[in-house]
Amino acid sequence: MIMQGKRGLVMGVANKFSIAYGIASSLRAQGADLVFTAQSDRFKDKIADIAAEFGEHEVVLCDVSKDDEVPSAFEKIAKDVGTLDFIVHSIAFSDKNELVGKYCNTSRANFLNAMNISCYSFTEVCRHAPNIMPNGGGIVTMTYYGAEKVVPNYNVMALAKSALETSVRYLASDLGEFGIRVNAISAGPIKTLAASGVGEFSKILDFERRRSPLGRNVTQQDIGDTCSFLVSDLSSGITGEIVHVDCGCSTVGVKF
Ligand code: 1JT
Repeated sequence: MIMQGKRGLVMGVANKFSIAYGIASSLRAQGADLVFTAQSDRFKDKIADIAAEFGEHEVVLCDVSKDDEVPSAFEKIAKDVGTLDFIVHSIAFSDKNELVGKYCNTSRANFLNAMNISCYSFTEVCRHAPNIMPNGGGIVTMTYYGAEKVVPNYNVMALAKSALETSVRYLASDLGEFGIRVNAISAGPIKTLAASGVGEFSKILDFERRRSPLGRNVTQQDIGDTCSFLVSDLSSGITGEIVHVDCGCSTVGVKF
């Protein structure tokens, strides 16, 4: 129970297949108390059901693409439940039509929207975090290998994730003085609703499974447990880091 007595916010649960759902499950199993955000009223009931299943009730509206919704969500949380010890950011967006074919066809509108929601929102979360985390703690976001090396079709998301990974280092530097650590998990491909419908996603899952030292794909639990470690006191000396939770894929050069 490494999270006993800790309270934190999980942003990005959409359904039971969400990476954020796996993270919430692990955090709860480790004893954490949780608060959730919902993007809009459309998702609120669904997320409230999921929160209730974890024995929680607080769900706060927060559309990260809108000005001021992050600080106002934090104010509401501070008022309703108090301060936080950790924040998990598991939010990304791109028009799916642009996650297929050539990167060079990316539209300006989707480029900016993907960067805004997938990258800038994390900067905004971190800027306001010291207000609601007066005792320090951990913040974690999610990234993917396509930020480092070319993965066909990942396209504009790769640029957003590269910028996100660089922002993790700068934000870790900014928030160190508040005792807040900032890290990212680079997750291997995992079947979620966001990923399904992405061109040839099952081919990517297959390829990764065959290439991985562990001979399998990652699970939501693999990612959740690493996230619990990264927001717990067990990782007290780790900040600005990108931790690969990919069954070893990113360490393999050639495989026969
Ligand atoms: C988004 C989507 C962000 C899918 C994502 C993502 N980060 C990882 N994935 C899974 C994925 C997607 C592609 C891929 C490999 C993994 C869906 C839209 C919202 C943002 O290509 C090789 C395309």
